[in-house]
Amino acid sequence: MARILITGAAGFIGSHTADLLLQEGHSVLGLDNFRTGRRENLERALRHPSFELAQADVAEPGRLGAAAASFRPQALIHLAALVSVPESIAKPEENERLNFGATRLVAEAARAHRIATIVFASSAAVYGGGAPLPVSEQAPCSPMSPYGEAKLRSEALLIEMAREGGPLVRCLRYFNVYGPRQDPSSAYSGVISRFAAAMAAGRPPTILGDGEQTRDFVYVGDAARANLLASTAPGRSPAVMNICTGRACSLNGLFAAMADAWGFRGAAVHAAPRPGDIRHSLGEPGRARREIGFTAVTTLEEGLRALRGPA
Ligand code: UD2
Repeated sequence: MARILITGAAGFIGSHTADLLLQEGHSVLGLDNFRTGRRENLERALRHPSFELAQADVAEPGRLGAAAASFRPQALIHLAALVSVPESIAKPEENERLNFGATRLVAEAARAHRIATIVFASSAAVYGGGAPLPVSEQAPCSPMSPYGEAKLRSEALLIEMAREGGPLVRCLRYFNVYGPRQDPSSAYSGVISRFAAAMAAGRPPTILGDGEQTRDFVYVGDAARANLLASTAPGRSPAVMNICTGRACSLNGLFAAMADAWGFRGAAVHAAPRPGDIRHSLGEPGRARREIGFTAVTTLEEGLRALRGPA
């Protein structure tokens, strides 16, 4: 069993990852500055004897190093980030500090404290919109936002460190992750969380554009398992890998599936497409299977049912 440090542990993906690692018998130290993370997300983890939580901003020099010095983790899963693409456009300095500066501090802490494995939360945003589908990791990257750009530079920094004899590095390019605890409150929250909140309140969800755009939706339980495998599976070479299902769903298809699951009888409202929206996003999942034995097993129907909760 391993000691694993999670940055951004109180966030949506971080809290599910903490729950799974604890369930599998690992010891977890979670760090979070609670900028967007929420203590309620860790309700279950906080009851577990092998979980510790510390309030700390990992982008502040010294904080991560101090935590690593006392906890001595074998693996570090770096999920703390500014997660909104539009927010990265509105606040480029904050994006740089939280999405690139923090990664540099992760790399320094990994070297100084001899952490064996670093898992980095990257994103499909590194590809931009032009790659042929399904997009594989060899596709050229041309990110269209400061967010995607900082994620790509972070990958490069960590992989260079690994090649210089540093820790094993695995960069996970998440596609559209959804599930319980995703915060629906911002206009830029994930579409499934927004549709779910609208339907639960009896309001029609808004489809931006004609609804024929497609996404590769990954259930958060699968994303958490990808983090577990990436932080514990043996290996030597650094790798970037897509965390996706390899299946595309249109927004119109998503609306129909959710209306069915939520028992929502109304129609959706249509509004203008979001500027800069990618038309189609679909990942090729083979490399994560080969590298760490990961396959997304939750179908969209199952994931939506888990999100809706007991009928
Ligand atoms: C996702 C990630 C983002 C980045 C990007 C990479 C989320 C929340 N965001 O952005 O971090 O990795 O992928 O490509 O996972 N939409 C509606 N109605 C709404 C909200 C959204 O129709 O109320 C549409 C939106 O215009 C888009 C689709 O739903 O076509 C998905 O939007 P999103 O914000 O959930 O995620 P995306 O793919 O822009």
